[in-house]
Amino acid sequence: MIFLLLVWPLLAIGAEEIGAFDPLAYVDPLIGASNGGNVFPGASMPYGLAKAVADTNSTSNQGGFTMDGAMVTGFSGMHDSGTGGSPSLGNFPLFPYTNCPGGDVNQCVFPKKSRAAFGSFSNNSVNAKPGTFGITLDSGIRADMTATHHVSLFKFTFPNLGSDGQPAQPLILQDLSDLSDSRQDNGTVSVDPTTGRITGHARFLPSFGLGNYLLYFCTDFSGSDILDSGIFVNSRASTGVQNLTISRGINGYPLPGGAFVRFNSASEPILVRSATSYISVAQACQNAEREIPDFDFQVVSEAATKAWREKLKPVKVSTSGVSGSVLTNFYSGIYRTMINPQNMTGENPLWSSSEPYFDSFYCIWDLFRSQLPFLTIVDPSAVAEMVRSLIDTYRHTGWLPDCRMSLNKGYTQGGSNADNVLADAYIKGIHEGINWEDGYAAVVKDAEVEPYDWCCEGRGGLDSWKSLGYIPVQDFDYKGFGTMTRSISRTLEYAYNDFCISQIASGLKKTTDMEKYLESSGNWQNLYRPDQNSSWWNGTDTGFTGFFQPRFLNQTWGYQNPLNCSNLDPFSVCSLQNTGRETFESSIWEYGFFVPHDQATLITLYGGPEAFVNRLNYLHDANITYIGNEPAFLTVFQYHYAGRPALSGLRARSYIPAYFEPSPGGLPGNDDSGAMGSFLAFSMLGLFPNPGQNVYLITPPFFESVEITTGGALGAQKNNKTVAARVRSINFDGGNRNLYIQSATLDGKPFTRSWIDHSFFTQGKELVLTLGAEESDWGRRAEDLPPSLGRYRGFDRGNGTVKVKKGGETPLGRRNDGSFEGGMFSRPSWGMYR
Ligand SMILES: *[C@@H]1O[C@H](CO)[C@@H](O)[C@H](O)[C@H]1NC(C)=O
Ligand SMILES: *[C@@H]1O[C@H](CO)[C@@H](O)[C@H](O)[C@H]1NC(C)=O
Ligand SMILES: *[C@@H]1O[C@H](CO)[C@@H](O)[C@H](O)[C@H]1NC(C)=O
Ligand SMILES: *[C@@H]1O[C@H](CO)[C@@H](O)[C@H](O)[C@H]1NC(C)=O
Ligand SMILES: *[C@@H]1O[C@H](CO)[C@@H](O)[C@H](O)[C@H]1NC(C)=O
Ligand SMILES: *[C@@H]1O[C@H](CO)[C@@H](O)[C@H](O)[C@H]1NC(C)=O
Ligand SMILES: *[C@@H]1O[C@H](CO)[C@@H](O)[C@H](O)[C@H]1NC(C)=O
Ligand SMILES: *[C@@H]1O[C@H](CO)[C@@H](O)[C@H](O)[C@H]1NC(C)=O
Ligand SMILES: *[C@@H]1O[C@H](CO)[C@@H](O)[C@H](O)[C@H]1NC(C)=O
Ligand SMILES: *[C@@H]1O[C@H](CO)[C@@H](O)[C@H](O)[C@H]1NC(C)=O
Ligand SMILES: *[C@@H]1O[C@H](CO)[C@@H](O)[C@H](O)[C@H]1NC(C)=O
Ligand SMILES: CC(=O)N[C@H]1CO[C@H](CO)[C@@H](O)[C@@H]1O
Repeated sequence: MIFLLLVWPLLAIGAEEIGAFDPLAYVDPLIGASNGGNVFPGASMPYGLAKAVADTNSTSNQGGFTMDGAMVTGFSGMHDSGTGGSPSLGNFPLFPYTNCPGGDVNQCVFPKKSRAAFGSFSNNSVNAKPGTFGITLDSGIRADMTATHHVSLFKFTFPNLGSDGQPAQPLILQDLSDLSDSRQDNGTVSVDPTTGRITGHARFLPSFGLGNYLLYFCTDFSGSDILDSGIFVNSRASTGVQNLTISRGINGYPLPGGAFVRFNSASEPILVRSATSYISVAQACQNAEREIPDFDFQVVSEAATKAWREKLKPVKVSTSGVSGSVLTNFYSGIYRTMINPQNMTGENPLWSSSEPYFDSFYCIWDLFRSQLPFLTIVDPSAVAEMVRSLIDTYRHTGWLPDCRMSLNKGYTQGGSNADNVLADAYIKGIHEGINWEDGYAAVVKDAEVEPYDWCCEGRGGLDSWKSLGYIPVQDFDYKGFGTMTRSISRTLEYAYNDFCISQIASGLKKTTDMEKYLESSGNWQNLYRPDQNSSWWNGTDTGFTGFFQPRFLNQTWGYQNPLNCSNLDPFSVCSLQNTGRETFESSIWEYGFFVPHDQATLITLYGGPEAFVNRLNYLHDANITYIGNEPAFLTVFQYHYAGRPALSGLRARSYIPAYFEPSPGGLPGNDDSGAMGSFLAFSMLGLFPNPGQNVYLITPPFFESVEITTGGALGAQKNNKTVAARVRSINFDGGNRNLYIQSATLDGKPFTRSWIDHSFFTQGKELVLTLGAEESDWGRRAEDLPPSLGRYRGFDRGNGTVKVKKGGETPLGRRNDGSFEGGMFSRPSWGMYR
């Protein structure tokens, strides 16, 4: 293959130039491309709009390509990664034939369904690297692809002879379709007989939301002389017609239609430059001509490779004592955090603005937990742009999005979780160009104004929320309308959203607001039923008492089995269906831990730290939770709050690599736009965020040393030199026996807290962990626990933990009279630790 001969040696030289360590050597984009990972494994720039890959006809082709025995049906340049819902995008696919039998275009197969028969391939023909993707079809056609930000470049290399034994006369078609066959009426396509340029547009549906979007395209060819061109409709084609406007179709399946170009010979590979634009054909063509002026595959692929190397460079780990598969898991996870959201600045036809525009927030319920917090460390400038885009979306649509794809609103899963994203960025000092007064107005609107249709923005049930302090099951709500389920998970998420709002209010010195939202952030307690027990389906008692339960408007209790919608419940309907339950995609057992801001009070309600640890163990050991869905993430690390940070580290290792293998089928579920990737990256770094708070929970890293250089305006500088934050482990043995932190130092001084704040990164500090083979007292005293709004109670002195005196001496949260002390959470800075 020409691709292999020319490109790889150059990449290798590039790698040597930056020294022995090249993070790209450890990225495998194919991880998650099968088995429901739904990862986009193709060629893209970081946050790029153009995402070129081979699309298959798998029933799990949300990310375009799969390695599950499905057939290739085309090569397209727009995708999302890791999503559930319908397959996203995949618009205007190309498909190549070496020739049409007998030279008759009607002997080529045009419709997507039937041309799948020509799309078989063997897995080992697939090459995927950051910025490039290649595959050889069993027909002998090799397809390599790469991308700039807006434009995909495909290189098709054909055999000398076609299937009929005649010399190659390649035909490349372009189809007015998308992965989910959502094309609406009046798609159009034109092919220029002289240049072969194919242009057109069509309207499609978003994959998990309302509305539709109009997408334009512009495709050019290079490498061989044009023989002829034309259009096809259904299974018939003609070289005598160059323009087509086509109906949506009949019987549900869009009528196949598109254009094609035929070439005289295949002595050279044929390059296809294809751009899409949400603005116009002219803009698609301009982007194409500007970004890829001369169809130089090598130049484009090297630029993409270089862009990825730059993005991954901030994270360096020691490779000593760890296998390549550990490194591949780690760096591939990081890579996946930067595929989506997509930077669509300049490609938003909905409003004109000088602010950035990002799309494919898919969905924020998934992203707020660790993906966006991860980017806050390694790519803070990108997060600043994303936050500006969210705020600008609020300015122009009236609301922060909860899920957004292809210019449309997506469905809200729980709370108004963009509030958490804004708070996380705010408290971590992401301010570059952000108008925080507008940001604050946006989150307050979520808390105060109920949308008429809260399917896709804001919150429902606000009257009840304010009068009763919870979302009632079977609420009476005549002001706004949405799916009246998830009353428990919405209550818990709204409570945390309000906490997040209080943190921004605090920073903006809006003290009255701060107190108000801190107060309502305690609403989760209104659904706690201390006498609720929980038994398995066979009647066996789990032995735990005290669970959240649904509550009616008249304040009496409803009932939902706390194990319903757990990983082990095969029957319940737990998503956004009308028949869904009171918890979204998760059980009362698991949501029972979702009080990220007040673990101390939760621990007390659950009977103290030991009982809390037992309950958390049961959640994991009995498989009630499943690490393949995002609510599980924080539960891995919540042992920290009960004074057992060692157990968080062990729990992380029980899931990684067992549930995350660096192979195509290795992910435990949808990657969700890189959410799973970021869970891996943070867990393996040994610093897990509690998103919306200035807190990272410390566990032993999977590497002897890690080094993170935070970029942008927040880059840590010492004497004008960029410095990295470092974690070093003494007695590191590859995670064999020494799995427990014995002691720690921060910048050389003893450090006993089990958590660290964001200044660790922005000031380039060094954390040195001394490991040992037994659990120690480190990080277990009450004063060393991570922040919580309520007071920690029931922690003993004696083994190093402090019994909190009655009346309380901790600076956290509520006073005895119910007012707030303005403790750690509510202060703009972490005064007591600076
Ligand atoms: C490779 O292809 C076969 C079908 O041809 C498929 O069943 C299998 O799962 C694939 N292997 C991997 C590792 O994805
Ligand atoms: C994919 O295409 C092949 C070949 O036409 C066909 O046998 C298979 O059933 C298709 N798969 C799906 C899920 O449609
Ligand atoms: C498509 O075009 C036809 C013919 O011009 C027109 O009657 C029809 O309303 C159009 N459909 C849509 C959805 O615009
Ligand atoms: C075909 O489409 C092209 C480009 O849109 C246009 O310039 C041309 O006039 C059209 N030709 C016919 C016959 O409609
Ligand atoms: C997003 O795109 C704009 C316009 O091309 C560019 O200026 C900006 O740097 C991009 N941001 C990121 C994070 O890639
Ligand atoms: C659980 O609670 C129900 C209802 O209060 C009660 O009937 C049952 O006996 C309890 N089970 C156990 C094991 O306590
Ligand atoms: C009931 O189910 C639970 C959970 O699967 C199991 O642990 C327990 O042994 C079962 N009890 C009986 C009596 O079968
Ligand atoms: C409270 O409301 C529920 C649901 O409408 C109803 O079943 C129950 O009887 C009511 N209880 C009282 C005491 O009104
Ligand atoms: C939990 O799931 C794992 C992996 O599927 C299995 O090995 C283990 O036996 C399960 N545990 C229980 C208690 O069902
Ligand atoms: C750092 O760089 C700035 C701007 O280049 C310069 O003014 C300043 O003196 C430098 N400080 C040190 C400590 O070198
Ligand atoms: C601390 O030690 C006391 C007795 O010395 C013991 O009862 C308690 O369980 C220990 N606490 C923890 C968190 O291990
Ligand atoms: C496994 C199981 O029992 N699931 C149950 C969850 O709750 C609904 C409604 O009570 C039951 O119908 C399901 O069978």
